[in-house]
Amino acid sequence: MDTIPLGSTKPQIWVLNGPNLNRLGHREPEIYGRATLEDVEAMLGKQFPETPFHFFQSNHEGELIDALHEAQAVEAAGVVFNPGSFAHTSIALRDAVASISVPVVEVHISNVYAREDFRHTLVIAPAGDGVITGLGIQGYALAVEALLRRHA
Ligand code: DHK
Repeated sequence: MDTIPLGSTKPQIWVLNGPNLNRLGHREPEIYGRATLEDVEAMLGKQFPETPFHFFQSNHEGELIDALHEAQAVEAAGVVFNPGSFAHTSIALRDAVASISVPVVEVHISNVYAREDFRHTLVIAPAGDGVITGLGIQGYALAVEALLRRHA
């Protein structure tokens, strides 16, 4: 879903979601909750009615890399990025985040530090500007707020 109005000059916030987040609301609801990705996008639209959002989800690393580069190309005000499990493994996504000057806030719905050991390592996060983990889907809204304040 892409909700950027044509000709918009307002700062765009890009919300990128990685693998399996298209299953949000259905996958392991005891961990990720019952809200779907569409619910998250609708929530952000409601909480930030003045903000043009670009929403993108992919299960493919290369597509997420391309999206980060595109966020730079359009001079987005910020990127909210839930890389899913790539957060723990993808040096390519870390390099993509490091390659752009658009601020990136990484979001995890669950508290990765309260879960399996392999989730305690975040390889992309050091290249970004901040991490929110464990606050449920509100983490996305808090990340947007931080990016808008930073841009103001
Ligand atoms: C989402 C995933 O898909 C997991 O692989 C991460 C993250 C945690 C989340 O909490 O949003 O480990």
